[in-house]
Amino acid sequence: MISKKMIDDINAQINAEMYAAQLYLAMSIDAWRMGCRGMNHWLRKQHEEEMQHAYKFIDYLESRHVEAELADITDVPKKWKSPKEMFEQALEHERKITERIDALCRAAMSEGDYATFHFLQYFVGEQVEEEASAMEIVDTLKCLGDDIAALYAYDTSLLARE
Ligand code: OFO
Repeated sequence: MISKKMIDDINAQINAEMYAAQLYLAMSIDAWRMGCRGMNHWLRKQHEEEMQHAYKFIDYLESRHVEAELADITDVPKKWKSPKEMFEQALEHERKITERIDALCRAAMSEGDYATFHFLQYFVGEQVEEEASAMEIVDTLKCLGDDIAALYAYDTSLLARE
């Protein structure tokens, strides 16, 4: 039996994943405006991955015979000054999501809800990857600075994300 508190926390996480999906879609559109086709592609893929995260939480609630509750997604930023600022915000966002997943794990453990704790382990690992890939892009953009030719080559390399 899953508790009301755990259900509420998971519903809040579904909303956070949907927010993330919307944020990455907005970033993808803005990267296109900046002429960064590789980042546009990478961020669209990230948007899709965030939707998959939301689906996983919805599927988990349904597997426990609980109907997920969607909330409105509001206050998603739409414009950034530069790719570097955009990816710094993506990294900051992922760190906040990691904190949320950790808090969910603590809640599941303190309730003795081992099924939910087990389910959450996928996201514990996933957040390590999410932070690492955002950090790698931020670090690379810092290294490249204002070198337009190098930025173009790096942006093109991001088209390879599947
Ligand atoms: Fe769903 O991991 Fe990013 O936000």
